[in-house]
Amino acid sequence: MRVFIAGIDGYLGWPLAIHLSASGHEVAGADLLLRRQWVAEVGGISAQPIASREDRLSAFEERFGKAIDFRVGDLMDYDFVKEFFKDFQPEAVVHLGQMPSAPYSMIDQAHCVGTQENNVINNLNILWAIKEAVPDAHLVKLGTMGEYGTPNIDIPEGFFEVEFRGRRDRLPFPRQAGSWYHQSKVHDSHNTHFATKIWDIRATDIMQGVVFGTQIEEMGDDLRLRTRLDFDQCFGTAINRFCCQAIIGHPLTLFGRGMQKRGFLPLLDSMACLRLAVENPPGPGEFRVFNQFENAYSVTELANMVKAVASEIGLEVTINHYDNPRTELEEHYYQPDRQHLINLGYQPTRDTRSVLRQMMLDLQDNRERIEAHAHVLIPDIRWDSSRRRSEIIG
Ligand code: USQ
Repeated sequence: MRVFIAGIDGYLGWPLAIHLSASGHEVAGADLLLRRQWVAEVGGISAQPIASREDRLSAFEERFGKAIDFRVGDLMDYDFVKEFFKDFQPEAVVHLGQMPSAPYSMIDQAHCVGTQENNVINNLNILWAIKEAVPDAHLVKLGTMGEYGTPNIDIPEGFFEVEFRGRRDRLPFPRQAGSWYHQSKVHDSHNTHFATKIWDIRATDIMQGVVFGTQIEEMGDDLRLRTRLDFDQCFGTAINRFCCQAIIGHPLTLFGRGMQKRGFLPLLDSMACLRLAVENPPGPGEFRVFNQFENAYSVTELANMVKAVASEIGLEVTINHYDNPRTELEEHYYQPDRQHLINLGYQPTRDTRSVLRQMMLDLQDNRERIEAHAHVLIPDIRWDSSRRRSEIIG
């Protein structure tokens, strides 16, 4: 299939280009390289060195024997998106090209508005470009499990049956996002759903959990094919941060009581799930929602797992509680469904501990890079806007 990846230079976009190409698909993509700028803006750096766009493209061609059409361009520029779709004629469009950080969206008014403007408008551009250039293409839109928040009931996959005053209906499950970033994804879900109704577009909205991992097998030994791995307070996600902290002997930073539960997913499983969604498109006008995660853990369970795996490779790890910079429930019910991808054939590829082990072995080579940027580990972006560094509370 011809698959277009919006956000092809990112943490997920680059490995997806490799994974889909290795599975026989033809890939093209666009990226404005903004993720590289955003991470630099907050003082971060990828723990694994990443190659320039040009070196990535050479390495890709050497490995797969074909060039990849990776254009630097802005998804906010409608003509750029539409012309690219007209040229490439994608059968599927995977939209990963958005600002992905909750803390970054909470910095101030400009970051909040910038996040929503970028994410909501670029998704609208992609919907319009599909309608006008490739109306039969399937949009695989990356959303987030965080759209649902943490309700005190089970979380279905997008829709649920409700009975109210004696009448029944199948309705979108309530979204109660916990950051301006997560809210932007809620708006995208609503806009995408509406577009499927009025234009008969095919769409899959992926409610993805927190991803962790340094590489996928298809990258082989060529370091130029590696993806980024961030550990700063904005772009580093929980497990990736914990692994980097373990490598340099920094205490693992549990926010608050550490009983927050989330769905987590290794990078290689995220790739496998996105491929399954691409290879099994819905019908015209169908709006599917997939909850995409492997396991739900509390942050404390994760920290303990990282500590146990780290000790197997000779690293001593301590765990500290920091006052929570976020406004979120620190202890709550969490029971999301995840049947749709299993129905399509998804099977978890590796157990969490073996992925953690591989991550720490990969990251050991980059200890000095992490140490040199250790100041980005302690958060000072707070949801209540008083900017002060979190302190150890236990
Ligand atoms: N947390 C800690 N310590 C840390 C970092 C995080 O205790 O050092 C806690 C947070 O308080 C939160 C949980 O871990 O309760 C998850 O935080 P995170 O930073 O790993 O994930 P989040 O901000 O929710 O966002 C990430 C990605 C985002 C994606 C989302 C999926 O950045 O793009 O949409 O995971 S989900 O969390 O399911 O909404």
